[in-house]
Amino acid sequence: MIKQYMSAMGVQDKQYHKGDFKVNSPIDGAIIGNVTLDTIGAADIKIKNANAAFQEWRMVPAPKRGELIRLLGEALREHKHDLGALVSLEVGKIKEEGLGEVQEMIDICDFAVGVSRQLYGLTIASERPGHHMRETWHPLGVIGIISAFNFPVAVWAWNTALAIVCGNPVIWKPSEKSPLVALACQALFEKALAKFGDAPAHLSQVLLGKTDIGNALVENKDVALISATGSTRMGRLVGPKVAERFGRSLLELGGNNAMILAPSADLNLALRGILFSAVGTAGQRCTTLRRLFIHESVIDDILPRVKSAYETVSIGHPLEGNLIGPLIDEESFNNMQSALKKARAAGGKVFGGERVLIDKYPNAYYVKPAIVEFDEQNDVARSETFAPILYVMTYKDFDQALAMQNDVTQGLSSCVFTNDLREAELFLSDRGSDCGIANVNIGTSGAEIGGAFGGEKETGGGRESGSDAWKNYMRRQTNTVNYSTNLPLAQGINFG
Ligand code: UN1
Repeated sequence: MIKQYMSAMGVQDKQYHKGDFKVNSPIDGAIIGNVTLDTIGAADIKIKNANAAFQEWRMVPAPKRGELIRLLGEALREHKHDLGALVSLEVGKIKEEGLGEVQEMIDICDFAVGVSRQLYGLTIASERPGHHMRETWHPLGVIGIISAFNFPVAVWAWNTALAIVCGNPVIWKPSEKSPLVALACQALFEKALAKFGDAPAHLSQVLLGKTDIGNALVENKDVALISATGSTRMGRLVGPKVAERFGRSLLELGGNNAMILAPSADLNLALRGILFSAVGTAGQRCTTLRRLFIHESVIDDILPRVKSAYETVSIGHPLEGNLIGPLIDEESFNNMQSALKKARAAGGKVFGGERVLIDKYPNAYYVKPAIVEFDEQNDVARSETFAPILYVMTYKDFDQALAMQNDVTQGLSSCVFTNDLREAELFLSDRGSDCGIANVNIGTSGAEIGGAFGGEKETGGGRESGSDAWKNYMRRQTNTVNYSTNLPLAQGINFG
């Protein structure tokens, strides 16, 4: 199956069969590829080559650069099913979500094509006669992308589509758990390049490897921006290293996303919102719903319904019509079990969470999604476990719920389900949710690409994809031009 998708997209057999690094499918543990990891030396050469590409690409007019991304979007449309299926096979996403992820790539390509004609700066009133000021945006340099297994292709596309239209080459270090989709994206990029014609070599490159290879990108002063998605632990290593060399970083780190479910909420909507956000992608989205604060007056109406939905949701092979696929690997399963153990020790009432389909898939990790009821928020609920565990707590008044929702170190996504305008607006106000994403009557996950994506506090502060995220990939310049015959000084200074 893999071969059919890979060759349709233009990846040759030898690219993923000759190496000595094994790639396992989380579906059944089978080896689906053997790739060759890059060496540090190879990484340095790739960075040099990218810099050579930068010298040329930055001079190509931005709308023309947009044409390359338009072609990438076309290639993605043509191969949506191939790439979506490959995402399912390599990281275990269900079919709909694999396809959704590729659609997210197509969407950002379309967005970036538009942006390529809108890299707007400002004109600024000068205080001096015969002068004008403006602010202009210029390409930044080589963009290093470090991505996680859970959105193994969309995050590359968010960065690549914008970086390329902004005049920069990219080098991508995908998760070592998902090298095959990276090879496929690179092949699709090359298809777009072939149609585009005259572009410098090495505009987009892939670096396969583990932390040492990520470090080669992070520590190299010729990489202008490191855009890194992953755990807060990873961000804590990457951020200071990039800062030390005065590079730029764009960090998308951990989340601990919450929903406040108010008494006036439409419970049918809320139920669907909870389900998609909490168990979608087997709880392995950075936007996954992890904490649920239910008003004490509605908990008995809603929680039994959530539990019965949890009981009936189908778990199994992601390409066979199920709603929950496998966890990525054994380590992830162990982390989930140890979080549940801590939850029990902290007095939590645990529902679900056990491993299933062991006989059918002895080398894969399928789990029932878990619900943990706590009397109050504690450190177990405050830490992120990248698995389907939903911590449920009750609240009495809205301010208390808001305080609990904000009382975590992470700040990615949040939502309220309410039909009370005051609560909704308060949630979105200056003293409301402290997250980068705050929604009303929509779950925490499944954001569109048009908005800026990212979060505050230990989530890292970065914003990717829509809105003005393109500015991450450019340097800003302030220009003052004197068209008079005098040289007046700012601030009215008279210098002799
Ligand atoms: C991620 O989990 O790293 O909002 C990204 C969402 C998706 C992106 C998630 N559009 O859930």
